[in-house]
Amino acid sequence: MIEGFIPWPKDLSEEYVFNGYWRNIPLGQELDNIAEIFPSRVALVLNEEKITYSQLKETTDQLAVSFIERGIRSTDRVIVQLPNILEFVYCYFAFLKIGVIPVMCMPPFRKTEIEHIATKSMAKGYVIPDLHRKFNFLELAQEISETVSSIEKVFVAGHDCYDGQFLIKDLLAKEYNREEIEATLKKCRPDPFEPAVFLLSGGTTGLPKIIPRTHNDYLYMANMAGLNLGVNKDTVYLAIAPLVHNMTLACPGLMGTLFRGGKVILTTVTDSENLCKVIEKEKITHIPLVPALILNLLNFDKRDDYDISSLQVIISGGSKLNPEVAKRVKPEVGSDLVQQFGMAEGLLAQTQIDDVDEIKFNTVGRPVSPADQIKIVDDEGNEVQPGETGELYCRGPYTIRGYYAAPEHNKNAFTKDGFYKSGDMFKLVPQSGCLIVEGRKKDLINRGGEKINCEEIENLVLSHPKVDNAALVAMPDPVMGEKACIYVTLKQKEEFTLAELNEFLLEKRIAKFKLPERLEVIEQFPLTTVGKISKKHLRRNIEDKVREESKEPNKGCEKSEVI
Ligand code: OOB
Repeated sequence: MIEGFIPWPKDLSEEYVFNGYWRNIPLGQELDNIAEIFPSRVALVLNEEKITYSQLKETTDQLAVSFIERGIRSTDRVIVQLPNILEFVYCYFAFLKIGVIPVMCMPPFRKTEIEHIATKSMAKGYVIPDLHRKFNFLELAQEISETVSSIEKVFVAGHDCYDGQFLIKDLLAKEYNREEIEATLKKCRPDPFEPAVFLLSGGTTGLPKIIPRTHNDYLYMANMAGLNLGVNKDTVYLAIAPLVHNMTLACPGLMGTLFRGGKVILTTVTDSENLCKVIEKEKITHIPLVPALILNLLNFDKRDDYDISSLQVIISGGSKLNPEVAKRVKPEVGSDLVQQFGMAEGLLAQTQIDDVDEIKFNTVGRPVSPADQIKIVDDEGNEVQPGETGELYCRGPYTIRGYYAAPEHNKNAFTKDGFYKSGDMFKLVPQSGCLIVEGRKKDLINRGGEKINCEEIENLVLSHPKVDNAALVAMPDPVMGEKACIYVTLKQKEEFTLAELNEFLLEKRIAKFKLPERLEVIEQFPLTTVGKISKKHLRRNIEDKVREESKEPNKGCEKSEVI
């Protein structure tokens, strides 16, 4: 086992294998299995490019060997920071085939986040686009290779690269002998009990934590998610949110669709017009959307100009869906709605297509595996009465037993008997066993599914010379659900603006979506009985303000953008 990874207890692992949950198949091997069954079916589409399963198998085999030739070996970690392009899928499966662990980084991450994650994961490689959304990743990678000593190789998806970096298209241009490839890959077959992928947590404290997902557990979860949603060879799944995110990668996502013989359409556009265009063109059947995008689609006035009748299921997840919005999906869009609650750490709950409306509109359904164990507990960790609200604890065949190389943090994040303390508040409906999201205990902001870690931003704000103390809280937003509002006290009475603060924060080179969208300068922080800043009071304060302002014309009507 790689150092820093906490496996499941041995007896449980054996039980999961015995019960058929863990099939002992590496993720890359599963792709090859499907390619053997459906060689000529289309697996991937990006704009006008169509890739069949056999092409995907061959491309990923070849790339895997190319990576080995460049010194990337089993158990090495490689940062993958690509948008939804074909090279993402090629690199992802190529790494999986040789036991190299891709570390999934969001495209908006900048120097601060990448430096931290590369250092923590001791990454040897870094995969980037050359240019994406006008940002020069070549330069970023150059800097990262200078500051993080473990990074030896940079691989670039695109046409340009700096000296010393490798273009993926060049890696794919070399001709290999089929037998040689097979022989090399056979020697590198990964152990399915080992971590296959490193995901990142939205985090509760500080910078993101690393989540090791094994071949066995990730394959199981992706398949269960696909099975529950009726994914099959006729499914056309739109990968619209970043593929580096667990939801688009495996719930059922890219993997849950490919492993059941379906077709995955890649896109990076999220506006409703383009969404409708691609649904019509590709006859999309399944589409995952965060609630903010569902609302945009429902309110899109030109929807009837497009034929989107192919759409069978909209899968909502990432943040809470308002039941009033949920009710509108079927009558207005014509497709079924499935709600899902997921987390990179593991547990996935989903409603089912044939659930009654009451369950579909108000709950996130039930965990996808019969072996998932969940508890709803009070502040002391004792189970609450059925139907009462409490924090969700979970463990099971695809929920991690510990963050990677984080022993101190793990002590607080898990119970002694291996339950993960989710930090999410839930109510369990006793009759149906369905879960209702009631809120959150952990200190983060959920901006339309994108997670902002409060402590991380507060620490940066505190380094501003004018700021004395700072607290970041969620403010309600009609589209995004939540946005970040920063409360500060100043060292001196002077002018301080949001623009000034954000300029300072951007100099710290963090992802843009984390920037506060409102600044409140106050004289004094409200305190709890133990003298800590009372975020409860601040949240109530900003909620009241936003409510009052929304009554005034011309206030609170800015357009929200999903970044
Ligand atoms: C998904 O994964 P993460 O790791 O980005 O974020 C997990 C957190 C949860 O702990 C919860 O706070 C929130 O996101 N969340 C929801 C939710 N789904 C996730 N909060 C309310 N309602 C929901 N339906 O976000 C994720 C991973 C896989 C599938 C779907 C979402």
